[in-house]
Amino acid sequence: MWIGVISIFPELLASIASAGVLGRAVKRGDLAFAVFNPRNYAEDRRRTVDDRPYGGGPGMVMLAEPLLQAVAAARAAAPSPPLVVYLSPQGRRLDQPKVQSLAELPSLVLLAGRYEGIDQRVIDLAVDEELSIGDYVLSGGELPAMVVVEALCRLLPGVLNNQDSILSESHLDGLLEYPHYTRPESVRAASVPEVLMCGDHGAVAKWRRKQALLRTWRERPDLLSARRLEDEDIRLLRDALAVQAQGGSGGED
Ligand code: 9D3
Repeated sequence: MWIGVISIFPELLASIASAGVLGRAVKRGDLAFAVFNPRNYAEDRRRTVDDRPYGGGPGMVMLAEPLLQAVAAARAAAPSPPLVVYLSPQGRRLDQPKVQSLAELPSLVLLAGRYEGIDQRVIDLAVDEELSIGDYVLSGGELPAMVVVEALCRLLPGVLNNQDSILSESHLDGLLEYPHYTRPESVRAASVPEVLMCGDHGAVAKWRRKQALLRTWRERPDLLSARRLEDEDIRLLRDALAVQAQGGSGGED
């Protein structure tokens, strides 16, 4: 996959792109990553990329022309016609299904803005869609762009050496993860749940499912409302909640 990012802070993106899973994907050629700096397309000697908003108001707005030229440069560099996504608080919220559909594209351009935003004409002329990463206020689109890149990257063929972890992510589809434990058996007098030590794989699977259901019920009830539970899941959750009502942690089995 080819991803071009448009940003006036290329160093910020380069540092993220060179580390971890992402860095490895780029090194191995599973992901091609290029940054286009609108400042390089500014027309004046000061290389200005922003100006005051027409109609007044606080802050600055990114100039249309340097952004349009940066998008054109990214389009020209892409191996196939890219989807152009503007990271913006006005966008639809990113979720895993959206990440999956983006990961299937051969080419993608991510436009990261700064200041109050960008000239609307850039959106009208050069942007296919707007995406937000959530309802909180950041100072620009660079971190959101890299959130998209990192989420995509994990789904690219060959990127995760452990394709199992992708499978088990969809395996508990729509539920939070069960708790994990590793050695030692006792940490500051806190022990590992008995069932994980007994070697009974059926019992372990049932306990984990129950934990995932209970956690989701407690922390993310919205996820449960959005799906239909199997009869067995309903039984497990009822069980866990009954134990909880009797004063247990819900972890008993
Ligand atoms: C006048 C109100 N503004 C400032 C408080 C609006 C505003 C402009 C620019 C708010 C944030 C930003 C910069 N944010 C992004 O570019 C951004 C973003 C975000 O802030 N949150 C979640 N997802 C995204 S994607 C891009």
